[in-house]
Amino acid sequence: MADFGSKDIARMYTEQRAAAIAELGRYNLAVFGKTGTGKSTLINAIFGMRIAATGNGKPVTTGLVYYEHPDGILGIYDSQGFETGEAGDVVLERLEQIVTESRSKPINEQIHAAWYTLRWSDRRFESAQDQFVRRLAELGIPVIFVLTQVPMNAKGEYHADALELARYIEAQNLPLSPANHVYLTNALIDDFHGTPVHGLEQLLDATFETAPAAVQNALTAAQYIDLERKKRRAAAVVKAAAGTALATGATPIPFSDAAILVPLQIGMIARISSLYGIATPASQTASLVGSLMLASGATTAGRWIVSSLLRFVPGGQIPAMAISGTVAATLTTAMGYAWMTVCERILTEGSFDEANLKELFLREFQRRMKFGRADAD
Ligand SMILES: Nc1nc2c(ncn2[C@@H]2O[C@H](COP(=O)(O)OP(=O)(O)O)[C@@H](O)[C@H]2O)c(=O)[nH]1
Ligand SMILES: [Mg+2]
Repeated sequence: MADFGSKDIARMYTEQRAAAIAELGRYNLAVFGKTGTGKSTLINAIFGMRIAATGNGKPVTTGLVYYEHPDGILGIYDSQGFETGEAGDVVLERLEQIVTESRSKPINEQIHAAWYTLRWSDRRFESAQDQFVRRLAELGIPVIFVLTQVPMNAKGEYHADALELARYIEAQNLPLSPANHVYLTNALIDDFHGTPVHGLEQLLDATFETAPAAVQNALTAAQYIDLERKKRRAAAVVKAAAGTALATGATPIPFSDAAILVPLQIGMIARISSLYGIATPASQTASLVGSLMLASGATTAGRWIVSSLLRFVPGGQIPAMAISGTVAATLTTAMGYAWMTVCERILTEGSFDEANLKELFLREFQRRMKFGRADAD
């Protein structure tokens, strides 16, 4: 029988997490527009401060810097405000080279979309900018047009001039993605005018719409404003793991061998963590996972499970000596959802309190086992 200690689990988690992150691949976004349109602010608002604020971008060409997420799941080409005139032509030529070269490279190294930003208060859209957008689209990059720093009143109405500018741009019939639509955003709360943050979800949804399926999980993990999307993808991971557990347990597993589910469950937990984009050092999370798996009885499926859980398991009486497929699946599902709760807590609180997280996990895990619908809300 396989019997795991906390250290074994921590080590397995660390390995599985690295594999899960590699599996995510990388989403690459290019962001264009004049200096001061709010490119960095927009990137930080959607992807968190870890990207553009780090200041360790690699210059790719004049005016174009490449930033990489510490886990490698996101790359950002940040333009330094050149896009019109001669300087713009030079950058477009270089970009064309990059794009052409990247076509023969793996999908993780291609540019998946561009945001073209214009500050509404510039109040005009110049023909050089129009040309830049068209040439960008000709390179085969989906271009999403973003009007930035757009004021909104208490009734949720956009500034009329911003709306007019957006309609004017849409009337130019630019080759925009995912549709001929200009996205209106404000990425920072503006206390003076009372403008809330707005439009970021819509911009992110549009970005997802243009993203190849192979890099959607990377984009899901890298963004921080759509928790529901993380949740849905994580739920799919749990469902797959529960399916495997069900099959494993179809031949009833003697209790003493329930630990054969542990690698599967750790793989599931690692994938969930990677989708949530948890920034906590892997070693810290690994030690938490180790102690949780032990505390929840998953490693031995021993007395604790028998006494605490089996009587709540759907289907009633379980043969005393075997874990059925149903129990294996329920156990795995409860564990997956409990871990999702932990990931959400880490993200929303931005801190990592091991004792609190452990308590949260065990509470959620037990509650889900008791309700008999381990994936219920
Ligand atoms: N109110 C408001 N200010 C913004 C917004 N985006 C950027 N800013 C401000 O505009 C200035 C330029 O922003 P930055 O992101 O550095 O622009 P970049 O040069 O395009 O990267 C900064 O002072 C930001 O605080 C926004 O959405 N709303
Ligand atoms: Mg900037």
